[in-house]
Amino acid sequence: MKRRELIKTIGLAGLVFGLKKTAFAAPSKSRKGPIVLSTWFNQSQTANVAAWNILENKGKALDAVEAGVQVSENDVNNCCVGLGANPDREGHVTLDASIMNHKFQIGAVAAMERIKSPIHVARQVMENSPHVFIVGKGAQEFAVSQGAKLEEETLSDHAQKSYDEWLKKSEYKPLINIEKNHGPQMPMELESGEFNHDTIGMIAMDEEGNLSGACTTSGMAFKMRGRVGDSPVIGAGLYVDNEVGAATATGHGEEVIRICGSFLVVEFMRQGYSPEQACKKAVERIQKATPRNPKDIQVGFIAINKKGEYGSYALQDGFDYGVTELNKSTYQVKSKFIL
Ligand code: SD4
Repeated sequence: MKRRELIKTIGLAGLVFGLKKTAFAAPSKSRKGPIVLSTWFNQSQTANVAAWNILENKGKALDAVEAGVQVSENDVNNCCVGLGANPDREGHVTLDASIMNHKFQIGAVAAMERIKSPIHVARQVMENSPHVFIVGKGAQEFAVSQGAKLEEETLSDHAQKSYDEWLKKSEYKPLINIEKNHGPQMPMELESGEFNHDTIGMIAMDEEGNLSGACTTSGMAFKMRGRVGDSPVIGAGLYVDNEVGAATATGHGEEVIRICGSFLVVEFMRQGYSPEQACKKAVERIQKATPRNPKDIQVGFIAINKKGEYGSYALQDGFDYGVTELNKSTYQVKSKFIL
């Protein structure tokens, strides 16, 4: 059996399904020790395994989340993350990423083109530059100065197909939960006018109990040139406070930025809310704050606290994530939702 099939089989054996506003028991174990979770189970199945390989060998959470999300960045069949992903409306793939460790150290890049691993560049911004956020051409030049290869600008076959379809109408019309069908194994052809949004956000606790997080994306497909979402914005797409917990977001970035989403989740946990309750309160804030019809948007948060308890909440049905922890295969958790 191939490695990916094996992971899938093991992972499916551990399915955990939640139901809308029912007695779904949110995980609430009190524990310390290695654990990793990431948005969209479809991606978690492979990404968490890479992170887990580091965590189970007593590696650092920071190294784990970087290696984990790189699995998605490196997969050209991933519609959603990395250089194989869908382009902006002018046909350029522009990538956003952020990383944060247990010491409030942060690094981010946005609107970066032709560089294979934006999360690695984000980490280099954090570790090798006097800054925390570098964008566009400057980010690309910084990446090259750090040894990255400037890749050819080409669209993957599936991205070219999606883009050609999209050009027929050129309508910016978000589809919610499209990530579910766009994991590593299943690039899906889009119908004209549809597009996907895409991200992997990963948060982890290592053997020492330290937290870190990483978030990487091509952002909203067919977005305006220069558009940046929440994923590279520390406090929006990702936040870590090692005394409290960590959170990351997926979905419509404009809405997550509006409420400083991941920071808000961590602050709710600081006030004593469980990870699930904290995520729910942040989603409720979005529901109230958005100028759009909440039914037209999707946002999901995942969070972990210092005790190793974790949870999630989404605006709408369909969001899921994958968790990997000691003595368990990567398993799916279906998020509760509001609408
Ligand atoms: C963005 N939040 O650029 C990202 C997209 C995303 O699942 O997460 N999609 O707005």
